[in-house]
Amino acid sequence: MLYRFPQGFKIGATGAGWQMEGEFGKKEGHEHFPHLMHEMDGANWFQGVGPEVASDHYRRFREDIPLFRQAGILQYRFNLDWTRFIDDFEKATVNEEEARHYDEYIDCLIENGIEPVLCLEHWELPAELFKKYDGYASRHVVDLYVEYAKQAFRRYGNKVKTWFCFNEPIVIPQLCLLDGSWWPKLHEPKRAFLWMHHKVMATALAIRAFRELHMDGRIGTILNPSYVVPRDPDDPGDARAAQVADAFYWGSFVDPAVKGEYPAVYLDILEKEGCLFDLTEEDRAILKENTVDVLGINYYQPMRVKVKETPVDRSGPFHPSWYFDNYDMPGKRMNPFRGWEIYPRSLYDIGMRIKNEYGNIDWIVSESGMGVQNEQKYKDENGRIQDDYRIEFIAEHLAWLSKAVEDGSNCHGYWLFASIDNCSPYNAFKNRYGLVEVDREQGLKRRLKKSADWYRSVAETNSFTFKEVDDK
Ligand code: BGP
Repeated sequence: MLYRFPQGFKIGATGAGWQMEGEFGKKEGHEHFPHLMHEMDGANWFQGVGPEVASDHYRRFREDIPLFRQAGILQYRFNLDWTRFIDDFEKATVNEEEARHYDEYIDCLIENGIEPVLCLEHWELPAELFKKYDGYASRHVVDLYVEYAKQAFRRYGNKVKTWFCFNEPIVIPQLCLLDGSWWPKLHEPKRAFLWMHHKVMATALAIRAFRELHMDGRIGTILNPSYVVPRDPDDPGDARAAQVADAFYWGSFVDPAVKGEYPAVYLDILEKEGCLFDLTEEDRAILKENTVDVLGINYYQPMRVKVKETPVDRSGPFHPSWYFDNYDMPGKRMNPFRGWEIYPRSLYDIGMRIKNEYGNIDWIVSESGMGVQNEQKYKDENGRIQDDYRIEFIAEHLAWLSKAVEDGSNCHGYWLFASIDNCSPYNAFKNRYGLVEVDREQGLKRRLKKSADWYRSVAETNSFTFKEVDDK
């Protein structure tokens, strides 16, 4: 069947600065948070590899960007690194050398026919601000972030017309401070929810600054809200479990970004559990007045939940999972390498939800992708990776997305994670995501994978052929 996107829908890709660039332009003492995570807990990163060299994209971007274009990428979301772009975090003075690097980077994208889309943070909180102020726990750091954002708007606003404040702002507080999965592996809910709230405030304040500066363009934020699916939607216990999970993992960021307020369930539970942050009237007004123009949704897998059946230890620190259990659905389709479920239909459901519950705001699938281990084994006799599984993965997601667009959802783009193989947090180079291979056995040599040709054909025609999808 032929799937066709309307005019104005753009195929693109993304990549996180620190996961690709390597730490080459970095100044002494200017580490970012992911660097710190690796420094403190590197033994638990796959093969001990960290972001120091990554894909060496900082030095090789002139070689890489033409390859991105050959892979059909028409829009490219990259991010500034706060720790590089700013010299003195307190005064927000721009590092001219680094600013010039990003000038050249943006020019290179434009010269290659790729629209640059700029994100201000992909977890690169300066380590110095983490150590000195506990990062976003401090309102002062929110102010510093906004000053950094203003410098970026002023410097690149003439060339960049779509901006995002954060990529996945929930991830660091959730995994590092709440779940205890990533360094510093803490279970400190009060602190975690304060960080999250301050990132929500930082988003609204950066949007306000963008508008006060009369920037020509649009601004939003990129979230990874969990698409929550109850085991049995007709079972009241499962439905309530899903409502709470949704409030914590979807509504906590999507609602303030688009509606300018938090879900009541979220605030009520945080209050009841003694974890509510100080939400002043003034801050409520800032949220209400500074919502996004455009929303980026990163989607990898759904979150399936059921009524709480396992015992809750209330003597320990609060966790949202006190209110639901994860549901391990029998027969679900998996990406075994990443351990994530493959369920492309969510893109249709997300599209419909945004249309029906969020004023049909302009949105983009700002990340979607498939990480696969040992891709070398799929090389053909010319050494080219035949990643048909990735083509199928993308096609099925695009098929569901096109149905959502056909049914009136205001989605204008699909950006693959990732343009090029890169260094994942903790998993480093274990799972490969790129349209472009980075061969670590051969001096980081680049080669287009088979998926790059297919992706280009989709970008050129805004259409593709694939089987009719259903939700079985
Ligand atoms: C998202 C991040 C990406 C990327 C992706 C894939 O959460 O925004 O930067 O890392 O997940 O996940 P992983 O790299 O952990 O396999």
